[in-house]
Amino acid sequence: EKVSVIGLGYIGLPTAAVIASRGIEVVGVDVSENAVNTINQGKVHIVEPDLDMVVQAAVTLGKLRATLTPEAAQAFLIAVPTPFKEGKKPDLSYIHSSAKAIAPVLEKGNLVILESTSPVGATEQLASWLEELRPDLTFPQTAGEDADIQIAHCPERVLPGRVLEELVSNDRIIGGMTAKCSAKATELYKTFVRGECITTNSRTAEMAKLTENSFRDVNIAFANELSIICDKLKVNVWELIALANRHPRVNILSPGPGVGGHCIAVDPWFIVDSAPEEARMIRSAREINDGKPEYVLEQVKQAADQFKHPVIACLGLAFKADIDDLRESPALDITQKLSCSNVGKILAVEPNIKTLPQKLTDADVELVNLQQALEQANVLVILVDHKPFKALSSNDINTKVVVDTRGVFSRF
Ligand code: SAJ
Repeated sequence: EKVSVIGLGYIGLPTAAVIASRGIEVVGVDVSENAVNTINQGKVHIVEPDLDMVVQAAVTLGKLRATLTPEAAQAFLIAVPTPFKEGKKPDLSYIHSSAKAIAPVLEKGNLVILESTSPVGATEQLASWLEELRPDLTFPQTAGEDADIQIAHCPERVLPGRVLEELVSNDRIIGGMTAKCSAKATELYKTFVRGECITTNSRTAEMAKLTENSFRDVNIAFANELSIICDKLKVNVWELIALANRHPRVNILSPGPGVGGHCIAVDPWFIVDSAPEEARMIRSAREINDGKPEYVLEQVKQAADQFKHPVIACLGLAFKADIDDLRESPALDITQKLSCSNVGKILAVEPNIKTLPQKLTDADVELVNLQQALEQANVLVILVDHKPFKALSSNDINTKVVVDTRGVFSRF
């Protein structure tokens, strides 16, 4: 049996490696020559704990290889990005390109799984693209259970930083276009998933994934709104949340500098786009979370105003604690905007990276270590709760003005 994984990024590569580690032949396909070459050398082009070992083992055993163009296989698993375009509209162009890439090699009896987070209806759209491209084959939207090709949506739900563990242990939603599609997809996931595989239809599976991330976004927005209300009312929000969470049915999340990453800040917009009139709370949560960096910026400017020569150290650039991923990071955004607003000298501390991204070097931000930041800065801005920052003592900071967006120094 051979499985083809289309898109070898943060989801596709770990999934390909885990399936290969079960002894199944896996061919990974990516448009990036660099990714393909790196993987074929048994190395990885993305950072995720233990991924390098699993990929190396699979490549060495000859179970995993990467190519630029798809070849025939029994199952195709599509894990490509679904970003949004201007106007917060979902961009399905990578799914469309994947359809065009696999269509020529599709054979009767194949299974096609869409793993990419997608707006409701995207799996049906993928099926009709494939049907147009291969009129000689039959597809579930017209042939039902008798279709030559089975199609399902099985959204990924793994947490960056714990991908290899969660790939195996999380329950999986299997949204087949027919019951037969679900059964076939379940068979594939059962080869490596220890969690339960729960079947539904493709539209419900699409909406379930969007709902999970919107649930988290709405709850973070609640915490972020509370933090702004508490500043106004001179209440410590961290103490407040700790107290409220003592209630058996209250569990408030943590405020922060905004919501980053490429999932939670994106997926709720897919729901808003599908039901703009109805998705009022989901839209509002997005706006609250997107507005938080601007609020933090104002706080830092006020802190800097107390000094003749402000030196501002931004602690953390990643989108969350203890990872090196700077994509869609509010911390990065705040640091860059600070630098462009001429409030003072800007230092950045990010223990998980070695060089600053171009947009910060262009903005004259200097990458320093934590010690240097403590020596030079009079304003500290805690943007990420990385472990070394949590280990700081009050002696380290008591001569500084601190803007603590993560509550690192407010332990309740
Ligand atoms: N954040 C807060 N306060 C909190 C929790 C998170 O401000 O209390 C911020 C983080 O700092 C970060 C952002 O939210 O900037 C998102 O971080 P996260 O850890 O909540 O989630 P992601 O984006 O790393 O991964 C999410 C996960 N979804 C859920 O937990 C519902 C993961 O399971 C999904 O697979 C992933 O999105 C995805 O790919 O969709």
